[in-house]
Amino acid sequence: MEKALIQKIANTLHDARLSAHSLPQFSKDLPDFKRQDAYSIQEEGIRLREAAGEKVIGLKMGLTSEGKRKQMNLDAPLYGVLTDRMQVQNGGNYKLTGSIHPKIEPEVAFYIKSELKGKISREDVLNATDSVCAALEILDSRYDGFKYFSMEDVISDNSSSSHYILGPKISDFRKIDLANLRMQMKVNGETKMEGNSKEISDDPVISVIQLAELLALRGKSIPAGCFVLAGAATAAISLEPGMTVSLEVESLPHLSVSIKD
Ligand code: OOG
Ligand code: MG
Repeated sequence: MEKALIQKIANTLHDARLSAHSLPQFSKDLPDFKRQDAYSIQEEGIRLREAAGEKVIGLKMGLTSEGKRKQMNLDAPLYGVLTDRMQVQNGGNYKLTGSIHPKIEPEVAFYIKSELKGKISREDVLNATDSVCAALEILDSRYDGFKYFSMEDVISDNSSSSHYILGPKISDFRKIDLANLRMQMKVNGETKMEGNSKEISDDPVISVIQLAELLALRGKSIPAGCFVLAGAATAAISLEPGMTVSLEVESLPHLSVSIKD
């Protein structure tokens, strides 16, 4: 794909996000849309955010659970990039003004203290991990109807990411079985989604391994000092004003966010 088209699509997605308007899916008219072109568009979109003063502080894996892949009718994991301005504080408010059709989903996150590059093992990930926390991700696809025709549409759109909330972290994560934690996402105290961390790539640590592999295809790595959202354990739910969404992951501190008009 030509550089000019990459920039044009990145700009269009950037403006759609800022003006909270959805767009038709690009892959409809681009039969030859390649996975790596989509990541180039994503990178260009991140450059636009950095030019506006945002700082990249994290990465996200997506479509790591079968439930999510079924919900979105897509077939492989993908990643996105997270900035400081996308963070909502634990216990804070999330205002719906400025979003299109946001949804929320339950995740687990890793704080990475040393670089992870290329083909790595489970032990490499654990050695490079400083701490672990439960997390919520708010998705807000910039496409009409929160629908896609291809992985390329989603990847170009920074894998639908909008905001995230990180719970308090724990550093004695080796004492718990990260691949078998019960996860409950509640709305105003009532359980709406229930899953287990094993839904995340069979083991959230494997999501981090997959992320390093996907980044290596772009000549990149997981840098020291960032955090990684490992992907949702269940399908996402739509946000409405008045909801307080909380996430309880077994053995990890809980977190919540309140949704406002
Ligand atoms: C793509 C992003 C999926 C996850 O955790 O599975 C994702 C989407 O559903 O629009 O973030
Ligand atoms: Mg997610």
